[in-house]
Amino acid sequence: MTTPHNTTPQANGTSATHFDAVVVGAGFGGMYMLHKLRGLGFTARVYEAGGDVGGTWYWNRYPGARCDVPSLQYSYQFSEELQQEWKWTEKYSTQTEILRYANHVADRFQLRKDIQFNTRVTRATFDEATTMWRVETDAGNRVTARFCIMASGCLSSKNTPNFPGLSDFQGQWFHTSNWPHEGVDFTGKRVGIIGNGSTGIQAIPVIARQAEHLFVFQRTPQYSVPARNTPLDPEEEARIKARYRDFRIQNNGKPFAQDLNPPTRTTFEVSEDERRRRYEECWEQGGLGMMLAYADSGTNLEANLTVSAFVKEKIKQAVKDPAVAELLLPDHVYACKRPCLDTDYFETYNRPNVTLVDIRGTGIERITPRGVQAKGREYPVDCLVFATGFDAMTGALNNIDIRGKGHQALKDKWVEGPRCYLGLSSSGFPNLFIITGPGSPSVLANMIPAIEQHVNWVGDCLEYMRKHGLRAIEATEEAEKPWLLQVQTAANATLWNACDNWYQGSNVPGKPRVFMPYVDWVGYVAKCREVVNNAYEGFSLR
Ligand code: FAD
Ligand code: N01
Repeated sequence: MTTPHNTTPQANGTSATHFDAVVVGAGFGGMYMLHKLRGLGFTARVYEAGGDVGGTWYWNRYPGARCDVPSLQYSYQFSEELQQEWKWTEKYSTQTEILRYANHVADRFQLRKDIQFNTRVTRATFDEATTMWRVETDAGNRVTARFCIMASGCLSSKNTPNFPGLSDFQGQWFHTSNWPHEGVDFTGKRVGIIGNGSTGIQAIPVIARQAEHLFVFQRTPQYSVPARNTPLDPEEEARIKARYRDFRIQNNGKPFAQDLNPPTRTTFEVSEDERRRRYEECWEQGGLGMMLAYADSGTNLEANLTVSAFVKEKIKQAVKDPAVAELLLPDHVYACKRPCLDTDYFETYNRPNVTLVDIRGTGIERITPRGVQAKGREYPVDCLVFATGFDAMTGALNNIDIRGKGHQALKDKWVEGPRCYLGLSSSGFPNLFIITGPGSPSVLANMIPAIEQHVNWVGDCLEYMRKHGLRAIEATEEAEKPWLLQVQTAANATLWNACDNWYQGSNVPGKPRVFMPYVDWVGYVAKCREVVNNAYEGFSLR
């Protein structure tokens, strides 16, 4: 059931200067955190840099933007009424529909009255004498709070490469994660797009249908599997809604917090014919299932090669010009970079108005006033699209001057990579929580359930502290160090760190290479429970 949005009043101009908690960000993380805090009777203020709720879905309005986790799973489960009443229209929702949903949630739970929009948190300082956080914003707010909760997003700090000549470009340029709200009309325009990760792969087919000509500047070819998006099947919806709560509970115990069944057999246990049938089945189903075709698809290089060979064959079949197809063939491990889902991505290269420009090894040389120079040639464009991704997981946090005990800066502590216990808390920074922080499954899980798991954990923790008269909680260094090792060891047992990817920061020049997300969602949830059952083992409470 949808309602018109933007109806709840927002929290501008209130005079309160002290809260139990300040929350940074009003994406799905910050919104649910606020709802949880209120439900527990805590006062809270949310600051959001954007003009409204939705986070990722507020900012990423590029053509073709949609989720790649089925909508019935990529949504909140904390309210049975909400999940029963909300009606998704497609299997994988568009950005506009997800944003409408975020607005509906904000209205339904009257969230906006505690959110101040268009306000960026610039500094958060822990005052040891009072055990309080002092939080400052670019709008001039100066407030104190016992708890500071960072729901600032894993993919909210954009990566815009410093291409020489960009300031002289005479056309218009856009980053996909800061897309104009009024949209962009590419009709009759020559467009260049840089980047073919999940974003580029969604945007390229749509822009190609509108632009006069599209040049795709590709540094690394990517694997992609058809999404096979469809209108939401009413029978499937009814089936799931008839047992929605149980469906969610089951999924919370499955890999990536999704309705994906863990495979039991390994690649070479079956005949080549059977393996082929299995891959065809995954391809026909579409979605993210290909990476779970066999139990060892993501851990054994030989096994992985059979998946990548299959996908490459599909690419060759889809692309008519063999020379273009050749350029589109990836040479890294399948699903080492975040797997992509597409609608007609490879087929788009059969269009006469699309040119693939291979910049492997050489990169973009410069942006000229009228185009892009690569491999010694200038490609004339009227508009440029940067689908160049994010300073993931740490970017938004490092953009804030966060000072813990002894005035230590979080970004100094993290100079060689993020150091957190469970991705929730960093030693030396009492009462600071991070929602889906580095060291938690976060981006390697269906993120809304991952957010809910963190918010529930933080909510329970705050309640526990209140009940026991505790003023401060902080991860201990003794717990943080082995957890960091555990995160690296778990990643090393997979092929996720077998190529350059943003999980380990290699997309941002100068960023330390440390694998940031924790690869085992199911094990992680159990570990968080165990920590609580053992009276917050690994944390010091006082
Ligand atoms: P965000 O949605 O990023 O919200 C964080 C908010 O914090 C932002 O609005 C930002 O403006 C604000 N903020 C940051 N710093 C400050 C500051 N200093 N002061 C004030 N405000 C600040 N995940 C999936 O599981 N499935 C998907 O299909 C999927 N699709 C995606 C598609 C795209 C295009 C992108 C970019 C990401 C996708 N993700 C997906 C990941 C997505 O980021 C998460 O699913 C989820 O929306 C994150 O919510 P969040 O609240 O944690 O962070
Ligand atoms: O970013 P990316 P994204 N010169 O970092 C290229 C989520 N998401 O926005 O591979 C030239 O993946 C870069 O090239 P290379 C999802 O978690 C989900 O696409 O580094 N090229 C690459 O091609 C995803 O993983 C959906 O060689 C440069 C591209 O830019 C995450 O967000 C949709 C360059 C960046 O790819 C990020 O995806 C969208 C340079 N200097 C996003 N710098 C769903 O469907 C970068 N590139 C769920």
